[in-house]
Amino acid sequence: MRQIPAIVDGELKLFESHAVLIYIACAFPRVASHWYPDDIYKRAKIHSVLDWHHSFLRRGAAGLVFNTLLAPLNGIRSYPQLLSEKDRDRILSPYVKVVKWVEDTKSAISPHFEEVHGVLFESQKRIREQMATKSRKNQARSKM
Ligand SMILES: N[C@@H](CCC(=O)N[C@@H](CS)C(=O)NCC(=O)O)C(=O)O
Repeated sequence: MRQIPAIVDGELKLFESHAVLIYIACAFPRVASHWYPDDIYKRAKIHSVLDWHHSFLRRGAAGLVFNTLLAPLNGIRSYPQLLSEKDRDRILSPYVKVVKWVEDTKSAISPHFEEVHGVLFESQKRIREQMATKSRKNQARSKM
């Protein structure tokens, strides 16, 4: 499929993030049972949130990642409006539950969040710098 995430475990090749998560939770006894409990009601809730993720959360996130990262890195025309960390915090701060969810997720999977996102954060930093340079050049040109 040429997409991530995908895993290979023995003879099994698997793609689709939710299928991968459920497989890992079931196949590896060291994964704590609260990640995918046997209780059928709890599983139903987990499936519900996973489906919500595809239908809602991903839709917004995919556009953001494309416009602010993938398009600029691949020379595709886009309209990146990268927020500064300060603006991001200001916009998110009223949404206390969202902020807590982000922090809880980071801490639950620490140090892997930083490890996995390191490349993205580096690229964003470079794109921000390029945009700032471009903007300074445009301002200088408009004063001529
Ligand atoms: N429904 C898939 C979506 C996978 C997906 O869109 N992956 C993106 C990265 S988040 C990708 O690999 N894009 C590269 C491409 O499509 O070529 C899942 O949940 O795993």
